[in-house]
Amino acid sequence: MADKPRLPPGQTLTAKFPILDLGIQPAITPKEYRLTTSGLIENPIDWGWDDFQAQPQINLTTDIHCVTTWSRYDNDWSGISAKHFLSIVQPKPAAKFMIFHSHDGYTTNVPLTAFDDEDVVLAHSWNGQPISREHGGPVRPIIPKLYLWKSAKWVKHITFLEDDVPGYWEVRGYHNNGDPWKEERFG
Ligand SMILES: Nc1nc2c(c(=O)[nH]1)N[C@H]1C(S)=C(S)[C@@H](COP(=O)(O)O)O[C@H]1N2
Ligand SMILES: [Mo]
Repeated sequence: MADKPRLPPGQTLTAKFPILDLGIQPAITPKEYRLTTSGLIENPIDWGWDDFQAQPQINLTTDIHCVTTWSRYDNDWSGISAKHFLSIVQPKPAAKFMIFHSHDGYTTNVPLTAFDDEDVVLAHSWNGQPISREHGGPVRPIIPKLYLWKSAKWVKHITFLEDDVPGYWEVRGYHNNGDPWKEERFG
């Protein structure tokens, strides 16, 4: 949409980076980090930290929008592009949804079409530093076009499904899709 404003409706700009989670902040060292995949893909991966780092790296600057009404502009992320990640795991034609599983038991569902975009990254760094434990390091996806609850912290496993399965907040009243410009906050 050409007339899409930078700040989505109902949001307030902040320079801070608030921390929101279920109250468990798993401490995963890069050395113990693994990322695995399952479901409707041709090439499941089981990556350690070195495998992750050996992938082509990108830098990307994005805005982030939290459903609790704060937005933060110009976050610099480094990591693997969603496009590259998908070129490795190769979703089958039937794959329509992704579920992100995290070390704290959190899950969230994202349409494959939302993840499969140039502005999406599996990030390990924020503003030039490794993503802190509080913000979901070693690795979290960043999907700027959806509210930040869709960007799972401490991600460990990604599965590809034909049918949608609502995640932690989606079954507790958050909107299934979460587009900030449509104010898709609650179900
Ligand atoms: N693993 C995990 N990821 C999560 C959450 C969580 O509780 N656990 N909370 C989500 C919510 S509701 C928000 S608003 C953002 C907050 O990210 P931040 O703490 O880096 O600001 O993380 C999202 N990702
Ligand atoms: Mo949130």
